[in-house]
Amino acid sequence: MDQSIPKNDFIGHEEHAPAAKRSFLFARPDHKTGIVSWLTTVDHKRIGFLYGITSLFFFLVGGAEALLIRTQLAFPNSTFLTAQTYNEMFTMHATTMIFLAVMPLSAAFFNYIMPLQIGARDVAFPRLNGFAYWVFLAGAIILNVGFIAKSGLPDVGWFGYAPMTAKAFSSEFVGDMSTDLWVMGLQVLGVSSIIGSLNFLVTIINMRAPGLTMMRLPVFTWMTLFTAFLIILSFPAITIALVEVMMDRNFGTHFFEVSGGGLPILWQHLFWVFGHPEVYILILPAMGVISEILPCFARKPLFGYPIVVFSGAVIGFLGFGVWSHHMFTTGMGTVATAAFALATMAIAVPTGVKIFNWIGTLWKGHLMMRTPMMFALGFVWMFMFGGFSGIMHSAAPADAQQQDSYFVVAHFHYVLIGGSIFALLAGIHYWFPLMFGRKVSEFWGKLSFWVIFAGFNITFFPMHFLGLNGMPRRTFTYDGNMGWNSGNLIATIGAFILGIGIAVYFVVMVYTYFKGQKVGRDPWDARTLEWSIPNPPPAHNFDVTPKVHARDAFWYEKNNKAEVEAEKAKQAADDEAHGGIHMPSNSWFPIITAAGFLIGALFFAGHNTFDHTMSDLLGKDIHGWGVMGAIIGGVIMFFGAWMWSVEGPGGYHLHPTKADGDDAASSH
Ligand code: HEM
Ligand SMILES: [Cu+2]
Repeated sequence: MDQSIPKNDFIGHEEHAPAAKRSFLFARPDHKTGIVSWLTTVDHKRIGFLYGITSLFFFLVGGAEALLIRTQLAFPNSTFLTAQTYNEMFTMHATTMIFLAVMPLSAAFFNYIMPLQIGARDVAFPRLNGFAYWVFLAGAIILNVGFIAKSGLPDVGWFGYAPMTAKAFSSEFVGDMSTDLWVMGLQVLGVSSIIGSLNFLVTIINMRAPGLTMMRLPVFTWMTLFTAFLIILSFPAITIALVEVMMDRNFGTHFFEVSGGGLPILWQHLFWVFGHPEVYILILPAMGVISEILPCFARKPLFGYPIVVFSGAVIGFLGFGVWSHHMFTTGMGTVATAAFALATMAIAVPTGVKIFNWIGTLWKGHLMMRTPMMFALGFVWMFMFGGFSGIMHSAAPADAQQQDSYFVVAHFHYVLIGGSIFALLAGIHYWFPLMFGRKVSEFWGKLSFWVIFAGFNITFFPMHFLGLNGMPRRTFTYDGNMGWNSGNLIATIGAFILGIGIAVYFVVMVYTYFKGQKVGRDPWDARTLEWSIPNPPPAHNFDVTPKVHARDAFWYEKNNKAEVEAEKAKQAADDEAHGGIHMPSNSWFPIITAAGFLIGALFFAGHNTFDHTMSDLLGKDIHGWGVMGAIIGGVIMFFGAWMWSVEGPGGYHLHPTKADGDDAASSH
């Protein structure tokens, strides 16, 4: 390996010392394959893959919970589930779908695709990226330990309304850890989301390829940026609220306890100040995916690119000013109600603008009706439908009828499944060839689309009528002569059809991963930079730092081959003069620090339960062991963070453009 010191090397050059000096106790691992390489990975694509697999797993868990709910509601006066289990199921279903399925599946795309779209070799802080994933996994585990723990699962709804989270509403059994699990689980997930978002933010601002100005940024990357902003600005509200409810439950404070002068309504404000932007955190990435797929399969540039971008910003901004439309029926007073109604209606404007731009993109396009396109068109139709019912309940008097009825359930499933999930399923189809070098069979892909599309509409369309006929949300059963029987039965049948569609989708994906048709680079003839590299992408992404000349960067490359080739040769020589490509080493400390988080938060939530269980097992009274566990978790966390900060930058060089090819790697 060339040991000459390159000029202009990155900071941290000192670390390129001879191996002996680096045989420090915690030398960074450099495994390229095997389980250790996954546990210590800092590669944005691998981390994206981990997010993807984990979120799809929880998507199936949340789906199973949904089927239990729908089975219970299929017939009146059903006793399939108890009221308690029903409450646990709808709490876990919503919490799981929002925080463990849709958000992390979006994060999977942010991780995998965004750096490729901007021509970067990784995110700005690769170890922090790994850490965000492991902390997410810790939060997911905390939320779900109720499946095996004696206290049971959280049963307070995904919105955790006060006073249901108060101690007085918890079962007597050892202080009821289930609500604490919900509180700590969400808190830990929030840490992960904020860390991840800061990373994406810095990456997009700082690590764009030369020539990639903001107004040339692919729309998916723009939506990643807006989502990151929304997360960073909205999560602090829920963080505070969760700290307060945690203190109410564990330290006898009275933030939300009426008996002590607390205000349950305060919880709703704090929750929805987070909760409303959260629904845009769920939909903006979907809008980004759709804005990539439609132009590609309509063979046209995106219609009104700047407007699509700016309307995303407007949606994000307005999203912060409408939280109280979730509270119209709490009696806020006329001025507040009128103001929030108007602000909510205003959101329909930028949302509608986006839809017009998508239709403008399709207009007179040469449409290729491949599977990703089918899912994308399904998105446009159903998202629009969900938007309409949203506008309906933005009118406060109408909402007084619809609030807490199945009409709202229909609305948010049209935007969340018809919107977010359809777009993410479209994205998986679209980027699958890039990630794995294989393509899904069009027949099976389209079949799963139609089954999912039909199942979804059969399930949720009747819910509009159930709601308008007065069927309340969150009810575990109903009487047979309310007129809700057939609507519920149809919805349940639809849910199983939807489940079958999802099952087909998954089987097809797994089959394709192992046996699908192999495809070459750029199978869709796409526009954006991620398609300019081989599939699956190499660890260093780009052999040569790409240079961007136009908005649809890769289309430009394809149309100006000679010029771009010459530039690439020059750039390759330039990269080489700077010592080749520098890549970061793996690290153990993200996962160790996250393990500290898991242990600490789990023991904190369950310290009473733990002490009681141990007392039972040992036959004598034990106190303080649970708290001790929480402290040990904290110590592991600080140990991990400290070692992380001193382990050094590590790293290795690659010379992919030299004659000896991709293997010319050397680590320092
Ligand atoms: C034109 C755009 C939209 C408008 C005007 C709108 C309006 C509303 C209003 C007024 C409510 C409160 C209804 C009630 O509880 O009585 C609501 C509830 C809800 N919306 Fe939307 N919405 C829009 C788009 C979205 C999107 C894009 C999502 C998610 C991706 C979403 C998800 C939800 C959810 C989850 C709830 C129920 C929350 C709960 O009570 O648990 N909405 N929407
Ligand atoms: Cu809202």
